[in-house]
Amino acid sequence: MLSAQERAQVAQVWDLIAGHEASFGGGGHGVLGLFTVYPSTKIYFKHLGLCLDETQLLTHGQRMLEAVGVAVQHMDNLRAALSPLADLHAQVLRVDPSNFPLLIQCFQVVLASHLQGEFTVEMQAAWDKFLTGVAVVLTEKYR
Ligand code: ZNH
Repeated sequence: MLSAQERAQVAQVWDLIAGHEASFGGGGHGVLGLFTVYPSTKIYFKHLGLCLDETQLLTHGQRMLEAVGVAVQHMDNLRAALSPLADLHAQVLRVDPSNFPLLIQCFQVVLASHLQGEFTVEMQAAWDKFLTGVAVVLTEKYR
């Protein structure tokens, strides 16, 4: 559970992202970082072709970022808000849950490199907790 202060910090950072998604690579740079640092994660994207082109990456990143935006708007009710997405990851995509912390880490690197000093240690801690909560919801339907 996030404290009121942590929620405010998550929302504050989202305000800096919202409307500027493109400059964050639409989230694609987070995925690119994931593939670079943890190449084994590419296996889940095989159906998109042998070498993912940049457009596909950006589209995927954009969708993920939108989902994060939805999660920010529904911090009190993550489970209901992300339920269809949880079904998709658990039943269709079957992404191993151990991949989520890796993506969370790459996403935070993107945030830190774009926001620099604006992304404080407290904000990072709040985002880490928030994204971990999102990952818990997205992976809890696995059987
Ligand atoms: Zn995921 C998809 C979100 C993680 C893999 N995703 C997806 C989508 C979204 C997401 C929104 C779209 C859907 C539709 O279309 O309907 N994810 C997300 C989030 C997260 C994630 C928010 C965290 C936080 N994923 C993940 C991981 C992985 C993945 C970790 C691995 C590595 N996804 C994926 C895939 C897909 C997705 C493979 C599909 C793609 C295509 O096909 O296009």
